[in-house]
Amino acid sequence: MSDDLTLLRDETLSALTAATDLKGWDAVRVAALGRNGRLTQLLKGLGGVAPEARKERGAALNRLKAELEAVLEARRGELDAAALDARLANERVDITLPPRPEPRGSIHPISRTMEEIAAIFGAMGFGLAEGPDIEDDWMNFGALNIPAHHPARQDMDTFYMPGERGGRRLVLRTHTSPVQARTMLSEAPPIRKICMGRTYRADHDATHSPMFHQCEGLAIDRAIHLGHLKGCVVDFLRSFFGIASLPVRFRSSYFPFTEPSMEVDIGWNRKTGELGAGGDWLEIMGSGMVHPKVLANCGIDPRDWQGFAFGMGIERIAMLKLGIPDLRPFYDADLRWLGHYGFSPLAPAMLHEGLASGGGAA
Ligand code: 2NL
Repeated sequence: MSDDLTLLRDETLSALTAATDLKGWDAVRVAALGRNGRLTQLLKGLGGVAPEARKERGAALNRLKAELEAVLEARRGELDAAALDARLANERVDITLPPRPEPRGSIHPISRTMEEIAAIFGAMGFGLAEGPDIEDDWMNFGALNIPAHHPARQDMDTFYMPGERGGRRLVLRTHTSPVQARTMLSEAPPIRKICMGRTYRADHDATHSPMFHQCEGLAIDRAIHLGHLKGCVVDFLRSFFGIASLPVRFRSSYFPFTEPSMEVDIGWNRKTGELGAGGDWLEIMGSGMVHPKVLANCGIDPRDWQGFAFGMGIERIAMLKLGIPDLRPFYDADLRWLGHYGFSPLAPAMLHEGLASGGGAA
């Protein structure tokens, strides 16, 4: 074999050994045997070879061509097999692995309780409202007709924050009422809204946490009256506690933001702690007709509109419903407590069984 063919052969063979995938393999094939490949060019150039040398040169080129084709074919087989091996190793399924373990997390009783509240009031036509935890003192107090020297405003009870917004002091909201004030300021009546979330008071003992959760409801319309308030609250409480005959009592009270104002009590047995019967009363929430000054503060004309509002502590109603005796572990992230009082994330949601089983018997 002439020197140029030996060189072409050796170079092609070593390039082929170096090619580790199909792309590299194809580049070697094209460089030697493609339309403009080195061997193809040599075959095309046969016509220019002296006639006495042409036969032998042609035979040598064809032998080399056949050899390279065979070697390429063999290398292609090797690379295909290697690619298949790699894919099989990569996609292997270990059928001896154990099945997926049960999820270990659980839904916190506060979260679950908020979902139940949202479902019950949602079925009555109330939507959900949200607002910031950091408020200014006008939204948290002034809009709600809480006077400048009211004890609730003192540093003793309220977490004031450094700085101000528009000349107003910043506070951690002490109730969810400012969310409802924002709702009235940003939406035209009629309004039916529930808000739930974190609230903050400078109070820390066995039955008070500096951070706790509240739920408030607000309904504004042209002719809303106390009967509507009582109907919604009684239906909610009977549905939430799952007791169709739960006694509910409205007791005259005072809040700066409602007039008239009423505390709401439910029937229970003080000795056994059981809800429903027993002749004793347990205070569970506050309520009333929205004060005309609060409506006006929030941009709603009290000559055309009126409404009711109510508020309750979420920890408190969760503890009563679920039989949780102590407030403090709510915030401890203790996996044993969460395993005991938490809810399965995969359990079917029976979020308002009371209504479903005829709890609306009021
Ligand atoms: C309680 C009592 C209450 C309200 C909250 C409210 C909100 C607006 C206007 C008027 Cl924007 N009232 N909220 C009304 C009565 C009672 O909460 O014991 N909460 C834990």
